[in-house]
Amino acid sequence: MSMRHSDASRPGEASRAAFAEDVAYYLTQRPRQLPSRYLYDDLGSSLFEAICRLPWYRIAKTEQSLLSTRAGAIFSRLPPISTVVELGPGSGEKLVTLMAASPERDVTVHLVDVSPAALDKAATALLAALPLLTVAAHEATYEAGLAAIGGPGGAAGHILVVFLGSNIGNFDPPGADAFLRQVRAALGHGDALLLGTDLVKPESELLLAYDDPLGVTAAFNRNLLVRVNRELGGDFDVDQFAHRAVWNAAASRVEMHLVSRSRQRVQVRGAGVDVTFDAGESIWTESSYKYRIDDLPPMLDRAGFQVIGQWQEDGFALTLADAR
Ligand code: AVJ
Repeated sequence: MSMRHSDASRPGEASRAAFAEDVAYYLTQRPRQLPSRYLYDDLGSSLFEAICRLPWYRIAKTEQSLLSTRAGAIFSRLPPISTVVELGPGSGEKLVTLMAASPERDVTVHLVDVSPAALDKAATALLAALPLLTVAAHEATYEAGLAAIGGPGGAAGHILVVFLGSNIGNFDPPGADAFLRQVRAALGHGDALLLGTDLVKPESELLLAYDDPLGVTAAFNRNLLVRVNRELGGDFDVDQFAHRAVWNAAASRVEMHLVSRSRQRVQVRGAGVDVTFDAGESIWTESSYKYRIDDLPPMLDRAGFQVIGQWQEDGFALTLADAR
């Protein structure tokens, strides 16, 4: 058993500078935006885990159920796997369920996440449940993490990339295509990808999932402003921004926004930002694209993958594809 941390020598400093740069750029765009990856500081990661336990947010529960019933079938369609890379492991529960069914015990698992809190939790959960694994944690973006792993796999043992929870839904369609091509470029023939995607469903269900009656999703969204205030010296009046979820049917995405309740000036000293919001003006903080099951094979095909298995339950799909 082993665990190591790698990548940027001073991740704190480097990631703060990148955060400041992104806030300066996206907050002054029209429409105003903040990238969704910054939702996951320590509190944000905990709030997301709470979201996963809400009765109205079914992605995590359905995926967990699919993984526990289908993990054996998934491994039975793959060659021997020696390396697993999970992009965005969150609490690590999903990977524990998957790896419990792995016919290979001595597997190296790479966890790639921007949240150190999530990485620690996931690595601890994996090693507690499956002590024969070797776990490497990468505090990095998906792209940097993939590059750090240095594939491709080969006859001695193939790579399985795991991208679950409908995390791909945060990419717009061209971004998803580009991202899948990047994953493919890190892999060799016979390596594989397991992809979890939320499917289009009735608007009322989608809105309850992203604007829940307990206000947990609202807290998750508004915590982004708390983080900007704390880490970058911002003076957002958090009460003056309302959470809003919108189903954009034409684009097939749920959008999260923070809507200014009044005309107000906001300064973020550490990012050199000084902006005035009109009443009703919003900051667009996330897109969660929803797929149709039939869109997935062509999307994977465009990136150089071929679907070798697909399982569906309660408006959610797991798709297994191998690198052509
Ligand atoms: C972790 C990106 C898959 O988009 O459903 C949950 C994040 N946002 N509630 C999603 C989220 C609002 C989640 N992903």
